[in-house]
Amino acid sequence: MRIDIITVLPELLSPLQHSIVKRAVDKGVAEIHVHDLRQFGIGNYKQVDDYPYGGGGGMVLKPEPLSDCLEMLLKERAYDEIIYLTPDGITLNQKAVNTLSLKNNICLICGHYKGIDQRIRDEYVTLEISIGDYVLSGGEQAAVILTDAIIRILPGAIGDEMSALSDSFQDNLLAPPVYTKPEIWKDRKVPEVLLSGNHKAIDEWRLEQALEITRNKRPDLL
Ligand code: 6GU
Repeated sequence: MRIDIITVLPELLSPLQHSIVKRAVDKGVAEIHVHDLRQFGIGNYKQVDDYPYGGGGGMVLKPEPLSDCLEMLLKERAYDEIIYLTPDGITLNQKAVNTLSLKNNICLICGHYKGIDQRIRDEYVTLEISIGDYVLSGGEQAAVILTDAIIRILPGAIGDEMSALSDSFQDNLLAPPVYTKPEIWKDRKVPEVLLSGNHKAIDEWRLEQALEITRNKRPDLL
C-alpha cells in the first residue's frame, strides 16, 4: 500500500519514522511519501496561504499549490481515495480504518490554519475524515493517527499476525487485560488461568473479560 501525504509542516509527520510504522515501511509492507506543499508555493515567497474572502480570522490554504501538487501525483497514479483531514469529516473508527487498509493508493491532505479552499474539496477530495469531536491546530496529527491505524493492520506489519486481530474494537469489544512477569507484584497476583497453560480456558477467560469490560466502559459498542 502507498500513502501520499501533502502538508505544510512535514516535521509534524516525524512520528511515522518510528516503531511499528517504520518497521512496516522498512519491510516494504507500506510506502509513505510526504510532500511539502511549500515547494508548490506561489512567487518568491512560496506563498501557500492567504486571508479568507469575507473576512474572519485565520488563513486558508490557496487552491493552486494544492492542485499543482495533486496534479503532479495524479500523473503518476490514480488514488482510491483522496482524503482531507478535517474536524467536519466523518469520525474515524476501526471499521473505516479496516476499509482503508484494503486500498492500494491513498492521498492525505493536511489542512492548516483555517483549512483549505473549498474548491479543492469540491474538485479532488473523495473522503473527509475527522479523528474526533475536538479541534487540532492542523491535520498532521490526524494524518499520523490515520496512517498508523492503517499500516499497523497490514499483513506483515506486526510480527505476530494474530495480535492486530485481537486489538480493542476489531470485534467491537475492548481488549481484555494483559499481564507479564513477575507473577506477584505488590501482593497482586496474575490471574491463575493465565498461568494454567490451558489455551481453551484462557481464550474463554479473555472473552469473558472483554465482554465485561465493554459492558462497563463502552456499552454502546455491544
Ligand atoms: Cl482531521 N483536523 C483538525 N484540524 N482537527 C481535528 C481533526 C482533524 N479531527 C479532529 N479534530
